[in-house]
Amino acid sequence: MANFPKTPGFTGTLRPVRFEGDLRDLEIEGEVPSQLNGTYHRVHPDAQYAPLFDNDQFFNGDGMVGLFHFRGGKIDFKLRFARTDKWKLERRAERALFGAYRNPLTDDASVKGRIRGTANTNVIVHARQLFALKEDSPALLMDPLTLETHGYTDFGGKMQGQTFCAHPKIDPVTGNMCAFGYAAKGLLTRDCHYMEVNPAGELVLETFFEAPYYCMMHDFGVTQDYAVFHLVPIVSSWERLKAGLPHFGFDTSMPVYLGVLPRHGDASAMRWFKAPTLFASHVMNAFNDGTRVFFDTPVAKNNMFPFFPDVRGTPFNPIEAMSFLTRWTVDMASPGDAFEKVERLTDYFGEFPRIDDRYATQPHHHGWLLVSDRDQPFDGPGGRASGLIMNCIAHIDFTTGKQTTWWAGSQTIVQEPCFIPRTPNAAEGDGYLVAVLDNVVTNYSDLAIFDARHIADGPIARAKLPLRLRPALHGNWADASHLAA
Ligand code: V55
Ligand code: FE
Repeated sequence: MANFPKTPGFTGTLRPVRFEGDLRDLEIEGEVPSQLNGTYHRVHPDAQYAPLFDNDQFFNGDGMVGLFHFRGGKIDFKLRFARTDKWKLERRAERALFGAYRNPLTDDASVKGRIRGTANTNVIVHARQLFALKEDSPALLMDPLTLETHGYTDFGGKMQGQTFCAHPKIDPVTGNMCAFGYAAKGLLTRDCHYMEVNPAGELVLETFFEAPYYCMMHDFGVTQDYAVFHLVPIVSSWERLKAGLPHFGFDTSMPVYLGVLPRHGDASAMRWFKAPTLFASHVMNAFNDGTRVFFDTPVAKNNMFPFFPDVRGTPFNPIEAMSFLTRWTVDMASPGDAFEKVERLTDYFGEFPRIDDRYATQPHHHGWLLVSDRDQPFDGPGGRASGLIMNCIAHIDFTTGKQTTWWAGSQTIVQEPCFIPRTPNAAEGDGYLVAVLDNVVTNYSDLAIFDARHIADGPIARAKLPLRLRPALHGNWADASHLAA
């Protein structure tokens, strides 16, 4: 019997879904642009079995992949668990065997040494494979259209590191997938590796470097010439794991570092710039002009993860947890280790930044992000993982400075958006933005489609699901030309 904890983490808006299925030809309100031919994949954490611990946290759920397949104005939908090694072992045992988030000391003895990954953080097509990703493990490969799981890859024995991040970038110039891994030589190690996977799916580069301290390295930036790593003191230790504390805690006494690694050079040329403590997780984009490196990320004064509490017990501060898109500039030619410039780009309280990914690694002129507008009413129940209610989508035109938002209404939470070009060669930002909208009162989710440069007008179409999805992390669009052989 699936006895989930009667806690906020598993009830209300976080009630498990666990449903796998297929729907041909979703009900559509409005009109889906008929030239869109491709896939939008997104993933949410969803425990297959009741967790071993009642206080199990959102990031520990098994990856449930959702696929919206667009063809000639119609959309087919599919939901499948990523069949990780963990998922298969637990399915065989018909119960949870893996314990707390990133703490193997809490696992059933029968799974000691097995890959703990959940593939629950991001899904992205590269080399005609769907990469289903969790930053503590190698990449899991799935079929982009059937969502059948192929299994973990070490790129034919080439990858020496043990982990593959959940936020790879595709360099539109080379077509390479640029990725990294932290804890690359084992749990809690300071070892990291930077990798590039070419359009044929071959690992063509792997460079190791050591981070100044172990921490959650959730995202990074890639420019044409550099890979850029922000270290924020979301830290851990064997002491924490032995004490049964959450894997991560926030340590305000530690500095922030920005590590800049020449992409095609060796790790000895890497530089670490330093700044006082703050919090930053996702990266909108990065680019460089000669030795000057620009890195755009939502920045908060303090911890944004209440479930990874302050290591000294300082209470979570929701005001200091508000993040604002910020540009950091560092210069590889500068003599010191200080940031050259820190500049706030918007006063929206937002996270989950996206761009037109055809401009990844290069200067971008359009950006979108989720915004939490606290002045708007909310009629839904509580129970969000982060405590945050993302109720708006914002568009920023960085050329004109114009910023616009769309509010989803008092019953709806917005999942991370994704940009789709109108046609493969359309101008930057000319296209559509898709986002899953969860109505937490009626308990249905829609995939909403916006004109990306006119989001304030609201969706031009909604594909309607007969269920509500769980809150998700990340997803990506792939044009049909990237799917078929
Ligand atoms: C995040 C999400 C994770 C994770 C680490 O911010 C960081 C995101 C869904 O899992 O393991
Ligand atoms: Fe993320």
